[in-house]
Amino acid sequence: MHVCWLLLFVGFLSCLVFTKGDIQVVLLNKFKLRYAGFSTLVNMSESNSSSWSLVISCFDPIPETIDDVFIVPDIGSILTESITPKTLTNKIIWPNGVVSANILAKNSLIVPSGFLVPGKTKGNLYFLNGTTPISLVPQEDTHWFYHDADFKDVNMDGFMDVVAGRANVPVKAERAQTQLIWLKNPGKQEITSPWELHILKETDGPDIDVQFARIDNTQVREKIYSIYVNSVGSIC
Ligand SMILES: [Ca+2]
Repeated sequence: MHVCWLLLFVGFLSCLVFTKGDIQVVLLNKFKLRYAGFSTLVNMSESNSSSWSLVISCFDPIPETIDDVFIVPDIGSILTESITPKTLTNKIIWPNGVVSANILAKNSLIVPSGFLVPGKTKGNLYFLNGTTPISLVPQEDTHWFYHDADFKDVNMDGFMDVVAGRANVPVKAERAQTQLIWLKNPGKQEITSPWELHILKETDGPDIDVQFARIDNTQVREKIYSIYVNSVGSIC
C-alpha cells in the first residue's frame, strides 16, 4: 500500500518590509493518506469567506482501481488537531487538482480527471455539488485528460461557460493531441447533464493550464495562459 504524508505548513513574515528570505516556514501538522496527489484550498462556506476547506485528490496507479477525492472542512479550525479527511467522492477515475466552481453554484467544484496511466486515460470535467459527480464533457471516442478549468461567458449570453485545455497521448503516436475547448452553459438552474462542447483550438492547444487574466492596464486585454504538453509554452 502506498501511503503519502500530507504536511501542513504556515509561513510567517518576520518583518514589515518583505524581502527575499523573510518568510519562515513552520510545520503545523501532518497526516497519512493513501495515494495523495493534488491538494487545493477552496472556500466552501456560504457564511464565512475566510473558512477554507482542504480538498485532496488521490489516484491509484493500478488500472481499474477506485480513486478518491477527500475533504477536510474548515481546516483552519483544526490546524494542530488530529486530521481525518472525509470522502467527497470515490466515483471519479484519476481525479486531478480541483477547481472551485462557486461561480456556477455555491459550494461546488469542478474535478478535472484522467492521465497517462493505462485504464485511467479517459477523463472528463466533473461538476461536483454533493457526492455524485456529473460529467460536463459529452461522451466521445477519444480519451482526453483534463487538469484545469476556467470560467468565461464565451458566447456572451449571460451564462458563465467553462473553458479548458485537454490532451490525448496515444501509446504509439509521435506526439500528443492537445485542444482548447469550451462548454456552453445551457442556462438551466441545476447542472444535471453534459454541456454542449465547442472546440476553440483543434490542434496544438493547451494540455494543462488555462487561466484568463487582465494583464494590460492601459488596453485591458484579456489573455489566456497555457502550457503545452509538447514542451512549448504559450500565451494567447
Ligand atoms: Ca455563455
